[in-house]
Formats: sequence, structure tokens, C-alpha cells
Amino acid sequence: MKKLFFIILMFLISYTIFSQENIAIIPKPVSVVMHDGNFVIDAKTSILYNTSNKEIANAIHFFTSSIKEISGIDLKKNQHQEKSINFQIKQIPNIGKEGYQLQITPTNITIAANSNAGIVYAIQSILQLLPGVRTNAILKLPCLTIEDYPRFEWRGMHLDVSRHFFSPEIVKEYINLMARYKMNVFHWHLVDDQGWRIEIKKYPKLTSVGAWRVDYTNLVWGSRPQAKPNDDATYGGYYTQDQIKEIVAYAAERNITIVPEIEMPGHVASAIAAYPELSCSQKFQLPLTGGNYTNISSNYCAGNDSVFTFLQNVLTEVMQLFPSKYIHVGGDEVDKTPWKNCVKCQNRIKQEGLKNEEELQSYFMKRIEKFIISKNRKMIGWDEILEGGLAPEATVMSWRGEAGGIEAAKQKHNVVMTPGTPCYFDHYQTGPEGEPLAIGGMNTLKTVYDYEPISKELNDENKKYVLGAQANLWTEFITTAEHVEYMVLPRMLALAEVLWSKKDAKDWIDFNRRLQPSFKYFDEKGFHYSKGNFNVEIKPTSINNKLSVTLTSEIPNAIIVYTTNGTEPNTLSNVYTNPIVINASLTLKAAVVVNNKVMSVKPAEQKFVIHKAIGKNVMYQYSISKYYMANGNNSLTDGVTGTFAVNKYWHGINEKDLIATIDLAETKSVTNISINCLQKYADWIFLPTSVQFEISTDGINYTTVGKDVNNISTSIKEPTIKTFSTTFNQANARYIRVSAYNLKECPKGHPGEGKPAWLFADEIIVN
Ligand code: TNX
Repeated sequence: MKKLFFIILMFLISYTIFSQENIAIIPKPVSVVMHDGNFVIDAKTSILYNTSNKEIANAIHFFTSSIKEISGIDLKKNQHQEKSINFQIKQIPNIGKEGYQLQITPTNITIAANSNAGIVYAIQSILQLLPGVRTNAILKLPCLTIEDYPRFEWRGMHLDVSRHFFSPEIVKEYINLMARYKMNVFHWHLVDDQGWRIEIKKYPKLTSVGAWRVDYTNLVWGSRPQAKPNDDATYGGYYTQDQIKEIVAYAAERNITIVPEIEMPGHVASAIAAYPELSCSQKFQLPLTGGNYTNISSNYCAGNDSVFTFLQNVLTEVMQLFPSKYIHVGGDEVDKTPWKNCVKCQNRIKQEGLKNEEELQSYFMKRIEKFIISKNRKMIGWDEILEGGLAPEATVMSWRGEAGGIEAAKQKHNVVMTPGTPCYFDHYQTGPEGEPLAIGGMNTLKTVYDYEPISKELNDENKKYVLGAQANLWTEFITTAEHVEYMVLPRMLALAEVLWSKKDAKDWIDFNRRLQPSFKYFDEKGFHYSKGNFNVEIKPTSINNKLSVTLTSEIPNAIIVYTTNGTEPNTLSNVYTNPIVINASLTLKAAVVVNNKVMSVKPAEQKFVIHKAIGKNVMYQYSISKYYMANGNNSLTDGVTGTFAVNKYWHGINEKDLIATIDLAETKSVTNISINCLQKYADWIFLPTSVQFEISTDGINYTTVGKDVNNISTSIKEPTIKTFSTTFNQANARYIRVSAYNLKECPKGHPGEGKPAWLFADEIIVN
């Protein structure tokens, strides 16, 4: 009786442990059908496979070593046992090269696929159902049937090892994490201004000189001084060809192709440090220490044939190391000024009948593509390679938004989508308060999850050129393995699901449920990761001409608490349910509460000002930049004041003055006018030199009622908001004209010295 009770209990436990709801594979498989019962992996389990298939032998090795790591069990191979795990490569329709079928019954596991890739992915799915580290628990798998295959063929992750060098061990860890979530392209950014990271036997100075820079790691990227000729270059590193071969093989075992990026024609100050004759100026320099590009050579000379000989020799060695079909040649952000001032480049333009320097870049890329094609490979580059004409067979990586990708797909070129939003994983994922310093921007887990790589602008014919998408991890602000992990986890999991799973299977709440076992895995393995975006979004809306706000959070089932009296919200504060009507000037603060704990590091905060110009029309003498339209034309009279987040609420204008005229629709008595402006040195945004305030009753004749001159230095680097204002004797006005005068040029000593400055303004407050 006792025994029967025990059996029933065990059955109930095992039954409740596994059900459709708690299978937690990421990315979500195409189809999962649950059955009763379990398969237990133990010493009585054998694996069966065709030993003459070499490819499968790798996968078997990966599987058996993983099982040994988490349980100590040495699985028997091809022996008759009570239970077996059967690996088969055979022809299966409709699941493609990377798909797999997985069937688990109490006595057998069958893994079948068209190729080794599918076998590897079936193994990854199994591993996600097992503990991540060694425990004493028995290895129990639920009985089920899975059929699974990816939506996109390019599921990429990029890592910049130039701005910071990461050891082969860290690179392997990155590859391993990618593999667990079925990502299959590792874009290895091996060359940039700040370091050349790949050994090239023919040009040893590329690494003996180009891989080392003067160490200013203690200073923020943008404020590092440039190296002087006799400085000690001690920071850096590179991969030997042997290390690269090993990493390529390690990745291949996990069905990951490594696409090497050998940047050209710009972003190569490191190569020029090694061989100054490659640049137009041919002057000696050291690799860059950070982001200061003044007075250095960053481009190859496009008029010098020996540059092409050099690049062909480099690429030949690169192609010997990397079997990848695609070779990435960069092509981004080429400052064409040195070419404009170079006799050789100008001669090339003449001889080749090119129109300008854009076409010179196109000439450069086409010449390199010809060489790459002659070696039976394909060239891929950043979207700038569209400018001046795309090379005949080039694949485009679209990073400045999706426009380049859309354009290339329309020209019937293959495309990989990696738009800054949401694919740049060097951007913040929450905060920014409480987060490690990042380059800027905000790509939350949910914005990544919501990403759709096929733009609506593409028709059925052009869609097929979108190979997939990729996240990029640039490392100007990232120097450790822990920080790398933190920036990609868990966002990579969201992207993995976007790229693998069916589009209509997207389910944010279910994804969050499935994330929990991954979080546990990261904890057990000691990986650093972001626990989520606990920010509250405060969204002003106008309902029946009344200003009201909605509060939202990305966290499923989160409670939002808020205050309107300036105090910090806590678990006892008002709980948000419906839009909050704003009928007086106030500051709203809101935070997320989960399990009775305030989660937000800092509450979201927004100031509202109710004044006489709310909702009134604004006209501008010079148009506001289309990038900084905030909530539209009347953003300066919406009652919502700008915060330090540049992309919200502010109207931005480049080089020109901001001259705004408000029509109050009727004559009102006025005594005070003000406008808020922003200075954000790092983003080239400066306070106006002065602001002039005028009023009028007829819109023709204006009277000046004040002028406020800026008293804050343009060299202040901390983001600063300044209110410019004037108070005068009560006067009647229907029209208010506010003229904020642009600094016009970035000041001396600024990285953008002499280039157009931005002016950012928000609420014009009229009382
Ligand atoms: C732009 S993306 C770059 C990189 C920077 C990155 C920082 C691209 C092709 N160029 O050189 O590291 O922004 O987010």
C-alpha cells in the first residue's frame, strides 16, 4: 500500500513538473506536443549513432560532454541498453537544413535532422530542459514531440574586440551563449582605429604595432587624450592564427559561422600606425586611444595601388582562416576629407571618371568585391556601401536604421538588418540611473522582442532578400567579460526568438515565463545579466483637450505606484489604474512594484506645467529637425517639460536659430515668459547664446519684453537644463515670439569643433 502511494506520488510529481506551460525552451519551438511520462538519463542509457558519419561525431561529443558536466554520467556509445538516445541524419521534408525532430518516450529519445546543424539544435533544446550545472537531481526529461526549424538563416551576434580586446576564453564563452539560444552567425569585428586584432603573417607590424595603444582605460572613451609619438603603447592584444583556427572550429561544432570583419577604407588608424604608407598623409601615428579623431589618419589612401595589394594579401590570409561564405569589409563612417586633399585620390577620381569622393568609396568597395568574388566568397558591408553605388553582388548590413536595408533589398541585394534601435546592445536596456555607463540610447528587452526584421515597406518579392538580423556589441564602454554578459543577457534571448520562432507565435508574457529558467541558469553559471526593465513610461496624452497621462511598464503583471507631491513613491503610494488627469502644475513620480518591493532604481519623473499657452499653435521660422520633433509641432506648448532624455519632448534644430511664434488664439494678459533649453556636450547640444522675448496683439508689430543672455559655459560637460525667462509689467498679447540664438558651431576643444551645433528647447511657459 505504501509502495502504491509512493508510486502515485512520484507520478503526480513527475506529471506536475512537466506540462506544456512549463516547458521553457527559448527560442520557442515551432511545435511542442506533450505526452505522459519521463525519460531518465542514467548509467543505463546508451547513445546510438552511425559512427562512420564524422559530422555527427562532433555533435555526439558535444552532447556526451555536456551530460557528463551536469551529472558525471559517462553515456555508453552504441551498446545495447534498456534505454537509448538515437541520433539520425536523414531526409526530412519542410524543416530545412537547421530544423530537427525530437521525440522523447520513457525508453527512447530520437533526434532526427537533415544535417548536423539540426542535431546540434535538438541537443540545445534538450539541454535547456536539464539543469545547467551539476546537481544531485536525476536527469529527467518530459515525454514530448518537438518539430522545430528557424524563420531566418542569419541569426547574428557581433562583438567588437578592437575597442577592447577580449581573450579567446571570453570569445568562446560568447559563442557558447549564442549557441544555447540557436544563434548561428558570430560577426567578429577584428579591426578598428583602436586596435588590429588578427595576426597576419605577411604584415607582422599590424599586430606588433597596431594591436597596442596607450592605456587610458581610466578615462571615459570620448575624453581620452591622443597618443604622442613616444608614449608607451601597452594596452591591447590580438589573436594568433592558431587561436583563431581553434575558435573557428569551436564555433563550427556549435553550428556557428564566424564572419570576420576587416574594416576598410575608414576606421583603420591601427593599420596606419603599423604601416603609415597606407594613408594619404603617410605620417606616423599610434592607434587611437579613444574616440578623438582630430589630426589622425583613419583612412586608407584610395589612390594608391599598393593599398589594394596590401588588402588582397590580408584578405587571402583571412580567407584561409575563416571558411565563412561572407567576408565583412566594413565601409562605414568614412570621413572623405583626406581623400579630397590627396593628389593620388584626386588622380584616381579623374582616371576612373568618378564624380566625387562617394564614388571613390564605391570604386574601392567594388575593387575589393571583385577580389573576394574571385575567391568564391561574398562581400558584406555596412550600409554606407550603398553611397556612390553598390558593388554588384554585395550584401548590406543596415545599421543606420532600416532605410539602407530596405533600399538594398529593393535593388535585389541580400540584407542583414541591424538597426541601432533595437539591435545595438551597447545601448542602455533600463535606467539609465543605476546602470553601468553606456554609449547612450535605450533598447529594452521588450523593444528587442517586438522587433520585426521584415519591414512593411518590402513587398513579397523583395522580402526574401532579408537574410535575418543581428545585434551589435560595440565596446567603447565595455571592458570586462561580466559587462559583455550583462549587455547581451537577456536581450540576446529576445532576438533569438525574433529570428527563430514563428512570427505569429510571439507572446511577451509567455516569453517572460520562459525567461525564468534561463535566469536560474545564468545565476548557477555566474553570468551577469539584467533582471529587467523596471522603468515606468510616463506618457502624456490629450483627452478632450485635457492633459492626462498613462503609466506603463514592460513587466508583465507589475503594479505601478505613483505620487504627485514630489515625494518618492513606495509600496503604500497610490496604485495606478486609469489615466491621471493633470489640471495643475505638478511633478509626477512613478515606480514598479513586484512582490511588494519597489524595483525601479530611481522612480520615473515628469514635471507638468499648466500655463496660458497650453495646447496653442506654434509656428517656426526655421523647421525643427525631423529627428527631434518630440510629440509634434506643438511640443513646446504641451505642458510636458523636457528631461535629460534627448529623444523625448525636446525640439532640436541644427545650426539655425529657434524662432517660435505662439498664437494664443485670443488676447490675454501676460507678465512672464520662459523657455527651457538643454546643454549636452557629448551630443553636440549647446545652450543658446541668448533668448529674446517679444509680444504682439496683431502678429505684425512686436514689442520686445526681455532678453536673457546665457551665463553657462559651453565647456560644461554635465547635462544641464537652463530656463531663460523674462518678467515684465502686465501687458496684453495674442502672439508671443521667442527667439533662441544658436551657438552655430561646436566650440573650440570640442570633438566637433567648427561643425554645426544643435539647439534643444522645450516648453515655452507663458503666464
Ligand atoms: C557606429 S555601427 C559605428 C561603430 C561604433 C558604434 C557605437 C557602425 C558601422 N559604426 O564604429 O562603435 O556606432 O554604437
